Amino acid sequence: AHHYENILLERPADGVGQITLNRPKALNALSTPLFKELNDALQKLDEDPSVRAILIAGSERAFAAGADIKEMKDLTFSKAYSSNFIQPWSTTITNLNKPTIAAVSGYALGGGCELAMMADIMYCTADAKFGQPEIKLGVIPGAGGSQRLTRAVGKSKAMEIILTGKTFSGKEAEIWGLASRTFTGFDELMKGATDTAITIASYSMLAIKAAKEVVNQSQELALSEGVKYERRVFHALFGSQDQKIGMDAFANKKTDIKWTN
Ligand code: CO8
Repeated sequence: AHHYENILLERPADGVGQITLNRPKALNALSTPLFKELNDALQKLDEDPSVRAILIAGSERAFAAGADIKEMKDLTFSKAYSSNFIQPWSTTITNLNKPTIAAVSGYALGGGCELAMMADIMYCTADAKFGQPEIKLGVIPGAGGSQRLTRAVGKSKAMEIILTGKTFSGKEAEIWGLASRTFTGFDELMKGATDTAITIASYSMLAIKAAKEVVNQSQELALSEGVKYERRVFHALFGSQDQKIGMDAFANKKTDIKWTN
């Protein structure tokens, strides 16, 4: 067992690893110690063969109310620049091979919203409070918010959200395509996220990782390049045992599939 002070590491179901942000007194504000622990736990779950899908959750009141403002307030340009401030926070999570699901309830502001957007799938409660309020602090989003939000909801909405600093609801996040599903309450959210993780965990990890990789490439590549990339990875899967197992099971009407990966 690992000793963490700012997060909890749990196993809500077979094959599912869950990280819960746990700084309740600061509404899960994302401090350097919290991010170090989060990255350490994410890396361990990604490497653990008994884990096939990763949940990232907060509390009912707050997923995360942003980067820790008290920690940031005395930061200087030269310190921020020379330490490449924030860059190490997002490299681990966005480079995992296994799928991640963010379960958002309550506040997901600033870095909290950005962290949720780094996950592969985002679920939230209908009344979750999202926003990029950095403008009110005299700064701008710094962990990919201006890029990921704009790709997800389009330029006009992203501009409005970032320039006004106003919050938007989980329901809106779902309608705009930022979140894929909303739930009425925290327990329903966690059950829904766990059920989806269990479904994902039931498939070939090789195929799951390949699927995640090609969808992520769609955010980086032009369409014709992305389609070609997908086709090459698709071809590669015919070199896997799991392709034989999966298609043989269909052809022979087998229901109990044992994947090799
Ligand atoms: N940083 C530090 N402490 C915080 C933060 C935060 N972001 N948010 C809340 N807290 C603390 C409060 O200071 C308070 O502590 P204390 O009890 O010691 O005074 C405690 O949490 C509870 O908060 P409130 O009393 O304010 O609770 P309310 O219910 O009245 O208000 C709000 C809740 C509306 C969420 C309010 O706390 C708030 O506005 N928080 C700040 C939101 C914000 O501006 N977030 C953006 C931060 S900037 C940022 O994220 C830059 C992104 C950089 C990249 C990050 C990498 C992933």
